[in-house]
Amino acid sequence: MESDTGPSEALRRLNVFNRHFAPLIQQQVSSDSLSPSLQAGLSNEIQYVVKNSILTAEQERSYQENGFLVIPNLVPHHKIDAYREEFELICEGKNRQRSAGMTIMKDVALKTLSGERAINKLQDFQDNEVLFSYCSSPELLQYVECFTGPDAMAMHTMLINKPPDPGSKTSRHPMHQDLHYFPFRPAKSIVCSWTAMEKVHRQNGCLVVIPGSHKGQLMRHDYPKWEGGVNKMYHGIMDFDASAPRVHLEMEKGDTVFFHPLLLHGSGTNKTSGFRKAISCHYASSNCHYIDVAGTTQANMANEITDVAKRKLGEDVEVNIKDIWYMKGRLVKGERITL
Ligand SMILES: O=C(O)CCC(=O)C(=O)O
Repeated sequence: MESDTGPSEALRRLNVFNRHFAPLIQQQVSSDSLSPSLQAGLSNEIQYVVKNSILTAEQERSYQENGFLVIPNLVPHHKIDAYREEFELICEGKNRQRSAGMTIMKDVALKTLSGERAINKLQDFQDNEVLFSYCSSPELLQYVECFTGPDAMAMHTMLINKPPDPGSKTSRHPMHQDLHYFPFRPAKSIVCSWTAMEKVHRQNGCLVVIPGSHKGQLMRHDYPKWEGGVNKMYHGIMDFDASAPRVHLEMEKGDTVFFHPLLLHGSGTNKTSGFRKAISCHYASSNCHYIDVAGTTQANMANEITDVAKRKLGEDVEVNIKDIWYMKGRLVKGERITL
C-alpha cells in the first residue's frame, strides 16, 4: 500500500509545522511553494543549502535559519513496513546473515529482556539490502542532494527503537550534536535524514531540537550523570543550557526530518506501552575530507569507537577511526571522491 495521505494532507501538516515554528519561519507555505522552484538571493552568511530545483525558497530559508527541515509524508508506508519486518527478523535472530556487520544495541535497563523489547538500536546496516534501500531511495536522495551536492555517501545508518521505558528513563537520548561522532568535514556538507516509522509524539519520545543551534560550534560531549544509567555511545553536551527554546518534532509515519550535524537535538522518554521506531541515515558529500581528532573534543569518542573495534577484531589489530568510516561509507549518488 502506498502512503495513505495525499498532497493536500501533506500540505496541511507542513503548515501545522510552520505555524508551530512561527515566528522562526514567519511565512505560511502555500500550495504553490510546494512545487519545485529555483530560488536565489539568500544572505551572505554560511550557505547551508546547495541551490537546485527541489527546495522552495521558504524551505531553503527555514533550513538556513533553523538547521532542520521536515518533509511530511516522504517515505511510503509500504517501504516502512518492509523495514519494520526486517528489524523484527533481526530482533528474533532469525537469520544471522541479515545482521552481518551491524551493531545491535540494548537499552542498559532492559538487558534481561530479549528481542524488540530490549534492542534500542541497530547501527551500521550498510550491508543489509532491505534496510539500506532506505538510504538509496530516490524520494530521500532528491532532498539529500540539496545539502551534500551531487556526490553523496551514506556514512552512518541507524534504526532506532525505543521500547517502553521501565521507569529508569534510559530511553531518553541526551541533547547532542551528531558532528561529535564524525571525523570528516565540512559540517555543512553533512545531513541526517530521520524518518518516523510510526506516529511519534511527546509521550513516546519524539525528537527535540534547538532551532538555530547549527550556527554554533561543536561542543564538548560526554556521558551524562543520570541516575538510571546511560546507554552506550549516548554522549550528551556537557554545558547544555536547559533554558534554550526547544521544539518537539511530533511526526506521522513516513514524515522525514533533514537536519544539520551541529543541530542540538535529543529525544524524550517513551512513556507509552508501545515502541517508537525511526530509521535514519547520515549522508556526506563524497568531497568531504577526514580530519585528525586527536587532542580535540572528539578524542573521547574516537577512543571509545576504536576500543569497540579492537574488541571485535583483536587487541593487536591497528585500528584507525578514519579506516572505520572509510569502510562503512557507501556511495549513493554521483562519484566517490575523497571520503
Ligand atoms: O531517535 C532518537 O531518539 C534520537 C537518535 C539520535 O539522535 C542519535 O542516535 O544520534
